[in-house]
Amino acid sequence: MEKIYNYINGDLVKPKEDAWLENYNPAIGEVYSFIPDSDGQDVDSAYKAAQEAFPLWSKKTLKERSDVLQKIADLIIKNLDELSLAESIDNGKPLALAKKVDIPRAATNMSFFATAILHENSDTHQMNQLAINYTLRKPIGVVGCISPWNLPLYLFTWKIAPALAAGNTVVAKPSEVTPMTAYLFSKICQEAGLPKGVLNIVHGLGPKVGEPITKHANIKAISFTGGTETGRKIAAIAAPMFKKLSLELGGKNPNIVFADCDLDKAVSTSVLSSFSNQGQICLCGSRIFIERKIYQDFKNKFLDKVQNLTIGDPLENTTKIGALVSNDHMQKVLNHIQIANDDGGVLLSGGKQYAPEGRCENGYFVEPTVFEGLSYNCATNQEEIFGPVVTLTPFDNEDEVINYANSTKYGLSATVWTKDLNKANRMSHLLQSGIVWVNCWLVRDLRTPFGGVKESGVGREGGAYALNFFTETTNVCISYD
Ligand code: TXE
Repeated sequence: MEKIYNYINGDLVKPKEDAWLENYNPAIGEVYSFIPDSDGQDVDSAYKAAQEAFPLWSKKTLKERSDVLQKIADLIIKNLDELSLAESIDNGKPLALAKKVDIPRAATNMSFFATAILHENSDTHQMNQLAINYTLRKPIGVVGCISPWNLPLYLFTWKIAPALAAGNTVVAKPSEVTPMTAYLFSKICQEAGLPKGVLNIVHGLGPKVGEPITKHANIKAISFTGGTETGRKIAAIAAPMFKKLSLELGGKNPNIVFADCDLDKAVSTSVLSSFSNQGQICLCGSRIFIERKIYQDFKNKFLDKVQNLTIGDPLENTTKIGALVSNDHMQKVLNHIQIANDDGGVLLSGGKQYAPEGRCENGYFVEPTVFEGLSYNCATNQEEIFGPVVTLTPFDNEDEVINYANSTKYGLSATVWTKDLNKANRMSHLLQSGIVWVNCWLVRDLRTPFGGVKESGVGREGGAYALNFFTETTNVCISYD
């Protein structure tokens, strides 16, 4: 059985305790590899390597840093098939999705920030004849990047690309649930000639590896994506240490469908925003609010498409719904479905664990599930399920649907379907959300601010927002006289 290794100081190494964790293939419900069960000792080794690498890496020219990040991007594309298969096996997502979205986006993350630093401008402020100020942006030093299991390489590179491009060195921790592509990425970094110690990847459990990163006195910034409760723990440690914090947390996103929308486009996109990646995307629109006069029409069209989604072996090209990432997560989702039933929800589709015939019969599959008839403030409509479960709820006017949409503790993204742009702008202004998509979903320009409000997070990733997070500023004021 394959063992994967930490990537520290440019080498692939065992954890110091030589302890290992089982890594499951969720589509078949079996262990298929072992990952390091690292601890604080390994984090210390990683920090030391990053600290030693920082002076040279931060002094490289922008072009030198850009070139090596671009080389990594090129190697990701060159290894697209191997990385896509690894991602699908590790996460349970359809291979086609990994190949179309996850892995290409990981390459794009690297190349986007490789070029962003070449075109970054900085500020000056002139004080008439008195003086001129210029804003100096400097890398922070050694930073920590902690990423989740839903879009493993996509979100891992979304953090380390700007961190490295800005001249920092990194101690990174991918999710222990989906470590494989980060491991393969380590080898790509070696091949690309990334100097040793610039990036260090420590595999293992949150409390044993993530927490030592968060607690480390000399790791000055933490960029985290994951659950709100974990984000709360990280903030409790990092805030009193005055560390910079970027937290991308959970979501419970409203998908608002007005009667004056392009109904067919709203329906087909809503199927994607409901069930892509088995609903395991923080941006999924799991609360669908439909204006009453088109409720039945939307519901019939939506259900027709949902019931035609192919669920099963992620390696089959026709599969749209793969396995959930783990047995624990599947049980969590099934528990939420039970709660929805107990709350009087009317089950319109799905609702059960699914056992495909053949090699995936013991996999962690849940049918795409649709409920109606639940109140907007019941648990199912308030808590993040992070699985293939959505609710349909009618509304009669804008005030009512804004109240529904803003009623949760989250505020990550929202989708609005209407041809009336005055209404779209009105809604965008009133929605408590970091991102609003109008007549589309998951259309992404990497220069835009990405992040949420309320318990969906703190700070913004993307473009200059990410580069600003991973740098400190000094204002230099030079007198004329
Ligand atoms: O996240 P966790 P998980 C939500 C979703 C999911 C829940 C938990 O609801 O069910 O979060 O998912 C590391 N100190 N999202 O288990 O536990 C952990 O090892 C430092 C939304 O993936 O937060 C992993 O590398 N690190 C999210 C990373 O944190 C710790 C995407 C995320 O793990 C730690 C994924 C600690 N104490 C899940 N405990 C989104 N917004 O996209 C764990 N970790």
